[in-house]
Amino acid sequence: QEFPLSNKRIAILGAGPSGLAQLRAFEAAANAGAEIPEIVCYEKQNDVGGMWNYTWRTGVGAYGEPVHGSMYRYLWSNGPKECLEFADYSFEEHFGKPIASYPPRAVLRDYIMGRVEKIDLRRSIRFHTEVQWVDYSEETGKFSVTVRDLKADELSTEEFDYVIVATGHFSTPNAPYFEGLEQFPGRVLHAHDFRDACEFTDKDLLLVGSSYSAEDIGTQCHKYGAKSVSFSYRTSPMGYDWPPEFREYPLLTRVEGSTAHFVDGSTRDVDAIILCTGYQHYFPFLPDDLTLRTYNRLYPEDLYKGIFWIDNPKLIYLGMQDQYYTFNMFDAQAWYARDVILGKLALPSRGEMVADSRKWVEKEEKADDAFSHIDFQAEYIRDLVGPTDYPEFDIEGMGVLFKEWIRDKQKDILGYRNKSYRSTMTGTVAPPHHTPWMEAMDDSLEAFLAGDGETAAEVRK
Ligand code: FAD
Ligand code: NA0
Repeated sequence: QEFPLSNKRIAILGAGPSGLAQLRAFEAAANAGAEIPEIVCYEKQNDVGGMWNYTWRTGVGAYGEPVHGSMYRYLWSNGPKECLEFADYSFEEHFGKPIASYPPRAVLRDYIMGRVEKIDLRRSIRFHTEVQWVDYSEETGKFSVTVRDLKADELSTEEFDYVIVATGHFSTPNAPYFEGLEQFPGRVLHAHDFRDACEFTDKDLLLVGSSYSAEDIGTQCHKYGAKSVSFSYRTSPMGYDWPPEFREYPLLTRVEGSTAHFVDGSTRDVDAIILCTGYQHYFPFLPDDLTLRTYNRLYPEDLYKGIFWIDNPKLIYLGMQDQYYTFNMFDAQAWYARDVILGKLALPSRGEMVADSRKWVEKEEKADDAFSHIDFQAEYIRDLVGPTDYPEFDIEGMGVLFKEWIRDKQKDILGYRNKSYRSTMTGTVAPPHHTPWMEAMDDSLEAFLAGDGETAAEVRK
């Protein structure tokens, strides 16, 4: 490590949960008396929060930039909040009281922002600034980062010693083609552009895909009055004990008029088709030799510790894994990256990094069901947290909660969000929510936090 660190500069690309975790990690080191480098965080939206900001926009944004948001109205956490709690900032600390286990989007956004507001991390963030290109010079050993101030419509370039890519990977649709889609008389959209289930009230829907987006958009459309929900799977059905309005079909082969044809010869007439076919890791601002190429998996290749680009470890990727654990995993990654940059932890030789990453990839490939995937991600986080001063937290205990969550979903796919779990941070068992999820139509923070007999309007005051 060359010193002084105060002459070093770090660029963080993105101010979602991962980018914020990195800012928070450096802030914690500075508070403990460490000298830290200069940090600039570029964020193309006007606020922090990343995916957790709801936008009504689809396609391009106010300045012609691709819209990042894939979240929709009435989205409630699909996992227990007890599994994504920050180790240095509990839900109870933020809300001043215990809250139910499955909060809606606005509540989680408030929690993510709360940790940031407390310590004013915004001063390092340049909002409405889109990263357009990153280059590395072997000669100077520095990155040049070219950004566009979207409001001013101005390009500028600055040099950095490290670049931390925290731009997320659930934003650029993977949208396969099916014969006949161009003639389909109803709406065809990707989950990325889905915003409001009420649009599909009284409609027969087809959702292609069998993962979280299909499951959640399908159940939500049912909740808001869709007539029927059909799913089409490529590899295997979700297999829940679905109510009669739901049905799972094998892969869609073609669409003729409004009739969907499936590979087993069955057909179904539908009014709208939503492609819940996942997302691409997409980094249009990176040259070939710095670009991570991967599908949505628990251990992307070519990354040491799941974060350092092995061919040039001054380039760091956060949050690029498929995710059971989220916010606290991003923290674990950010704390580790910080300690390498601060010279507290050393990176081994290139050969050792390749071998270590290979070992994890092979381990992931052997894990073949949800429980072993959870155990794998817990072990990965444990490996990261060990050598840093990120507060100790019960990673394995959260794994137990994740397994309980999976069993609860199997038992009742429309009712699992009514369950309560014990926080591994505070030991508190979450109170049950005042309204069962299927009847909770108002997803505002105020409605969620309202106590017995209280209305959302009273909480707003
Ligand atoms: P993001 O949150 O995607 O943030 C990336 C940031 O980078 C954004 O602010 C974006 O504007 C910015 N950015 C991108 N490109 C550029 C650029 N070129 N220049 C400047 N800035 C840029 N997780 C859970 O834990 N629980 C859930 O219930 C849950 N629900 C989800 C529902 C949906 C529909 C989706 C899509 C994801 C969900 N997730 C959930 C996962 C979610 O992605 C993570 O919780 C988290 O937001 C990932 O954080 P991130 O910072 O890595 O990425
Ligand atoms: P996601 O469901 O959007 O979740 C992202 C799915 O797409 C898989 O089922 C895959 O099938 C299918 N697929 C891909 N290509 C296909 C093709 N050509 N034909 C047919 N099917 C195809 O994406 P993935 O990657 O999980 O699944 C892709 C993230 O968004 C998740 O991490 C989740 O946490 C988050 N999310 C959360 C919520 C809530 O919290 C809601 C939605 C999404 P196969 O064959 O590969 O299995 C409420």
